[in-house]
Amino acid sequence: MHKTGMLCAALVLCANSQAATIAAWSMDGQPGSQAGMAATDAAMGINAATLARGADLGAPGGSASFSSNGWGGSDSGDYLSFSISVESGYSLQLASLEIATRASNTGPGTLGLFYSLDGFSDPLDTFAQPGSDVVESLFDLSSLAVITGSIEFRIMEIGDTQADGSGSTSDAGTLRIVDRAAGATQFTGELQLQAVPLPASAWLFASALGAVGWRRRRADTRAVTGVDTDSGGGVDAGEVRGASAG
Ligand SMILES: [Ca+2]
Repeated sequence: MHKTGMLCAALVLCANSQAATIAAWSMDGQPGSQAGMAATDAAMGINAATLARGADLGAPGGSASFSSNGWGGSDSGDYLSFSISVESGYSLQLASLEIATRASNTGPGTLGLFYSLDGFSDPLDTFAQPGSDVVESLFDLSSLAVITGSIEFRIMEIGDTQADGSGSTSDAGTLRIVDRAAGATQFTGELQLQAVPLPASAWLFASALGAVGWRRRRADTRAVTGVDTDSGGGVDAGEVRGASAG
């Protein structure tokens, strides 16, 4: 997995103010039948990001894709899955999922994007998959809560009507994830370093600095109270340069 944003993290100046690639899957050179697929690009702060098929889907070949079949009926394992795990110490605000898909004529015709935070119960969005056309989708995820730990998204069929609309979805029909015209399938968003407790050595260092500051303030106080150059009833600002009282 290629890590981006290394310099940013090293400088600890990283407050990504605009959406960047969080995890991406390039299908360049893929056979289509590959098993679960780690992200080909992931941001610093992402522990793991994986694309996988549900247990009831098969893995047919399909050049430069992540392909699937077995979408007939409504089996609980009929889904494609994106899992993202955020490293401890980071939080993730997602912005979007940008993805291109293509079904064969007898593959699934209507699909939805679901997520783990509600147990995959309601689609965040839905999209039609006409037979044999590449469909590019941009899902706005900016309203999702900030994520720590892990989250999973699933693409599931809604209903059971095949892509060309002529009947029920067939197990032989395929659904493939392919690269978009503009690049790989990707999640975008912002990763933030969370405030973390300082290690003990850092506390000792901070305490030592604090003690020095306290001693310096006490020394300044003694100097100001020691010399009253104009006998004007107290020590004024500027009367600490060493002149004696007159
Ligand atoms: Ca189905």
